[in-house]
Amino acid sequence: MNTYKTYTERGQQHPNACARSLFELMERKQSNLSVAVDVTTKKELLSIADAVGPFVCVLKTHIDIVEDFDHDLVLQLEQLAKKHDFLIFEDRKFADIGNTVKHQYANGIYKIASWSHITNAHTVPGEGIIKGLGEVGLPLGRGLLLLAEMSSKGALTKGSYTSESVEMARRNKDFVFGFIAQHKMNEHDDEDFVVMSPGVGLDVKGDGLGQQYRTPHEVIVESGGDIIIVGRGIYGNPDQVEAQAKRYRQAGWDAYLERVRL
Ligand code: 6AU
Repeated sequence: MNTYKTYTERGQQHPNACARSLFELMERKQSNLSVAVDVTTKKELLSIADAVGPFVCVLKTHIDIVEDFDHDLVLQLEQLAKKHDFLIFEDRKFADIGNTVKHQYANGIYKIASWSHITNAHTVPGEGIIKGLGEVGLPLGRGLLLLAEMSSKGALTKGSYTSESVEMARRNKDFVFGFIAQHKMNEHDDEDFVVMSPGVGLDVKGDGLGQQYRTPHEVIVESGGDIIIVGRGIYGNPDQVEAQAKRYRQAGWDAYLERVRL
């Protein structure tokens, strides 16, 4: 029996507003690709975002590595998100107590909550991190992903750490709509967490610094992930950015079609 619903079906049924708009957008653009644009200048970030924009559902940033960050960068990113119809995910990996992350999310130079539709958090501090971020993000309609499993070699995110993280998500479904993880996390028929999986590459298996790559087929068909996150595989060769974005988008979408047909 086919237990995998289409993105459209999942979007129609999902209780979380952020997940609903994400699923609708994925189907509309026929893309389950998120590009991680880990570059250090405003110019490169905007130029890659514009080049990959037509092919992605989510554009992922590490805003604190941009050396010439300014407010105009955020305005331009927001314009690109509208132009190309994608969501922005600031990969901040919050990891502190609720009161501190609240400020890190809302304030400081970056004011992440004001422009990033999605962000993520480690569960190591306990559930207060979700409550703190939620005080800022929920009124703005933002969504949170918990880091349930990391892609890197030797990661401690396994066993009871992972299962406790899933329990935390279950208790906070208004704000937490999914995970950064390597496998599907749903255990019950009535729950539908979105799994975004980093560590995706078609040409190499690792980067010499602990990162481990799997193919879109392994992630989506074999492990039940929903969205592939690809960084260096796409922006690594500046002349090939658009071609690689198309290639990964096709590989991700083909894997999804195979999964829903199984
Ligand atoms: O494809 P890469 O290896 O160039 O980039 C992978 C991207 C990077 C990491 O910071 C991020 O994915 N990432 C994450 C995220 C998204 O939270 C978690 C993880 O376990 N591994 C990982 O690589 O921007």
